[in-house]
Amino acid sequence: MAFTLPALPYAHEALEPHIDTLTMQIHHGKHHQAYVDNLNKAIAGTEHENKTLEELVAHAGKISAPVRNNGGGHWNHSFFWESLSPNGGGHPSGALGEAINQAFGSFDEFKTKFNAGGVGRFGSGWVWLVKKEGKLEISSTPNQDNPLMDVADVKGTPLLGVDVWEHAYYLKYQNKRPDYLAAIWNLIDWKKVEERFAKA
Ligand code: MN3
Repeated sequence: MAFTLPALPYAHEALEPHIDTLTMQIHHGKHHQAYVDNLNKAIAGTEHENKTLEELVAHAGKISAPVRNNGGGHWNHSFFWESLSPNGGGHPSGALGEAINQAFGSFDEFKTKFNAGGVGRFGSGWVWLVKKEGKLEISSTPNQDNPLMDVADVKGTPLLGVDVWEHAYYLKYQNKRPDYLAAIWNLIDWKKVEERFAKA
């Protein structure tokens, strides 16, 4: 029961000009594929072979580094692609919009804090909007860790995650991670994030 690369929910070029076609081709087709392949190799013939991705991720601190890193990589990227849309952008409405205003003051303040979380992540990692014990928090994780992991500083239900590895932006934005983070707001699929919030 090997894991497989999920298809992108849009074309590689659909997120232009904010994320360029070549970045999407390499990011999905090479990086994400490699996490899937290396995860399958790491669990083959082990007690982890028949576990779900969620089970593996939840016990990341107790399993081998290859399973933690590649399982996290597979989960995070699958979640990330679903968080973006060529018709994204704007701002959240309804209960999520209100919760963001309540937690962060305003949508603009939320974006500022989220971007600071992404810029502040030294090296490679992710920045997250998390629902934890009914409250919204921004957190960041190193490498391919995520808020579902037992090892996370802020454990909770991820609502939105943005990849801040250089491979996510370097071809178009080079060293300018803040420019990439500024552009990503044009792509966030708030309907999807609102769905996650409602279920969390
Ligand atoms: Mn990535």
